[in-house]
Amino acid sequence: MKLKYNIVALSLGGAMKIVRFGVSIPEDLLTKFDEMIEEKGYANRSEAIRDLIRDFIVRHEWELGDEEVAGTITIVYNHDEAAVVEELLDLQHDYVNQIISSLHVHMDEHNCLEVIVVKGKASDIKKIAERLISLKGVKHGKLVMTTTGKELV
Ligand code: NI
Repeated sequence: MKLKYNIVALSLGGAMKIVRFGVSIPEDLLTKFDEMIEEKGYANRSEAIRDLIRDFIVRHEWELGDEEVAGTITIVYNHDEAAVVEELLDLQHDYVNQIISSLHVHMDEHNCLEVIVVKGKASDIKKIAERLISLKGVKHGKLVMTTTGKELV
């Protein structure tokens, strides 16, 4: 069974024009969606759907490759291995235009956690992340792909 409902958008502030649109969706799917967004703490469907659309746009920015994106690369490594420390530094110095900032935390006697903030062409950022994460001695690494925010409302 399909159900149609209107999305009631809330004011997002400023002079932004808000529109409503109807969505046709299987009832079961909507039930699941409602349960999920309640669990996540969304105030209403509209806010959850806006977030989904924004995420869709951000993912597209990354897929295009040439768009300017922002993100963070988080890595965990053992600093006792001198080679990995040196390689991590060399690599980061190779990309001074894309690496905006980094945060280093000494987790324990051996392990270091580093969060590297990056901004630039999506294809470049992906390459930097792959090179850092694949270094021998990096135990774990993740690229969080987000946005500069310019294309989002
Ligand atoms: Ni450390």
